[in-house]
Amino acid sequence: MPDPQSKRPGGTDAPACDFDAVIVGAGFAGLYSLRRLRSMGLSARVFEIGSGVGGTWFWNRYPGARCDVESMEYSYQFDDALQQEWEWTERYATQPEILRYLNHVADRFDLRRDIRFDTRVTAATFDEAAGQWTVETDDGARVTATHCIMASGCLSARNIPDFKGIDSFAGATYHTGDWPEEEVDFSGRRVGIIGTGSSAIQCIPLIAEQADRLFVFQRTPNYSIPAFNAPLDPEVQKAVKADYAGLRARARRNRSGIDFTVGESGVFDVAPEERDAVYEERWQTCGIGFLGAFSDLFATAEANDTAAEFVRSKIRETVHDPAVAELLSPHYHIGCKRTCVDTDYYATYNRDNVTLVDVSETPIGEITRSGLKVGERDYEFDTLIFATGFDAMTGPLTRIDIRGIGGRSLAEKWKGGPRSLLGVATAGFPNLHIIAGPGSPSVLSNMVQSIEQNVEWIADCIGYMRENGFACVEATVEAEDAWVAHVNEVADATLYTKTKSWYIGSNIPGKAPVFMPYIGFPDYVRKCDEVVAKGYAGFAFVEHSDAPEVLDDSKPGREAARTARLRRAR
Ligand code: NA7
Repeated sequence: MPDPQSKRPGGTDAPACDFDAVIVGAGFAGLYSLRRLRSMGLSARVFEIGSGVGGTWFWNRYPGARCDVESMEYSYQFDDALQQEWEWTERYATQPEILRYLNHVADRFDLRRDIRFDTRVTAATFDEAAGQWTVETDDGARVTATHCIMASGCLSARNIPDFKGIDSFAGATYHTGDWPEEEVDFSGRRVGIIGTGSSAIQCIPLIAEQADRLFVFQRTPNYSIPAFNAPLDPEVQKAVKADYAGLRARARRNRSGIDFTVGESGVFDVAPEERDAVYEERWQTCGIGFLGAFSDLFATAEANDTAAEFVRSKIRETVHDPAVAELLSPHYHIGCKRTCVDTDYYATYNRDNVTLVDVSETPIGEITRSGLKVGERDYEFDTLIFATGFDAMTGPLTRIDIRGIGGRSLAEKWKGGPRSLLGVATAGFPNLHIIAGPGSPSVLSNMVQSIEQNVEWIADCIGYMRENGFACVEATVEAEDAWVAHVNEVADATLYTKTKSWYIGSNIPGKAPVFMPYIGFPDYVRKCDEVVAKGYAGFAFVEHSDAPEVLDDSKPGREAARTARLRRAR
């Protein structure tokens, strides 16, 4: 329940509230937000649905779950002692190792005392009169805070398609993003898995080794690059740590925020044999860095198809049955749906106990008591796994009843697609700060790097408000419109928008087809810095003394009155 401290930024006569900030989520974003705000002397309360810290890495415990960004990079950089002391054991860290790391961070910075676990935020309502948020949780509690920080993740709202008969299956069911803590033993079992995205591609080889039979129901095949995962060489780790700042700086200069070089040549600047040699070298060594082979892979279909064909040739080489190899071969633009990184994925289809079922033409008709039906054919199994992904980026935000000025709901505002300024703010929702939101690089970059940048930007903005006696900050509609147009313009110049993917919401029936992430980490950081340099251009601030007046939404001129009270900082 509300803590006794009652703080207002900058000192004011505005009504006191329970915390300076409520933070939703205790994953990478929530933990660092808490740490950062605390270091500024602010009070914060974190609400987390899980019983522990970790966010994505708390929930996605399926067999084989690991990060597809190398472990030395997929870690915080805000504290050099932390990055020096933590020892990663593998090239790509497993889910348990990342979870251990985040638990270490929580303990090291004594974060748990401000986190309420097992608590879901159900609603957040902005009180215009008080200039504060009221946050409600599923245990019936309500707390107030000046700032509401959404650290709720990009891939945390699970998607289970509304299959006919979904509740009739008699066996055990799992979603990869809500995997139980205890080990699931598939020995002697017949298993059905729906989906062939990253999660499925990671768990299928391991489940196939254990289960009696495995049926994989595939709607769209995926491109996957071999991880060549291995124990991390202590000498490599030592060398990285000797110049960690150098690695981080190089990564920040890349579009993905990851330290891999992007080839300077265009695909057709080199002869076909040389091109294949480049692809082969990247295939053997780079993981998703394969996509950086040439400068124009995302620019034209012709260039892109050379990389796509290279991967298809690898699938044909690996998979013995040509019909299965063809079914596994994607034909969309490579990289425009999330490219996977795997261990033995394609080779798994050479096993006698694995059956690939194509559901692209004839979709899954119905879940039955003993399995599922595709067309006239029944598939029977004991365990059903949904590897069906997430309502990405917007889902974690719109599934909470967030209401801003005039009681307007965020879900309503974003019905036609998300609208934000820099991904961190959305007009009409003062003091609502979004980390890795739509309109920011987030899922197209090293998430940890993007999260840290967003957390620091938001914390600096809050610091700026305190220094200047501002009670509220809000994106202006004009600046938001311009940002949304810019995000689309950048995306439209690539092949991303020509491919159906969760980046564009096409995995969720009825979701507006809007490309959500911002392409280009360095450009994004530059834009964020420019906004600050221009006195938070595009943001409007309200001074404390302006805040308490109650506005009647029904009165004509209400909007004008409000706008008049919003002052540009400079
Ligand atoms: P993804 O990548 O969204 O994969 C979900 C999979 O589920 C994908 O193959 C979907 O096919 C499939 N799917 C979804 N709905 C259906 C229905 N109705 N019928 C059949 N198949 C369906 O989620 P993941 O959890 O694998 O990965 C998420 C991210 O986590 C990943 O990108 C990394 O960033 C880490 P579709 O492709 O939509 O045809």
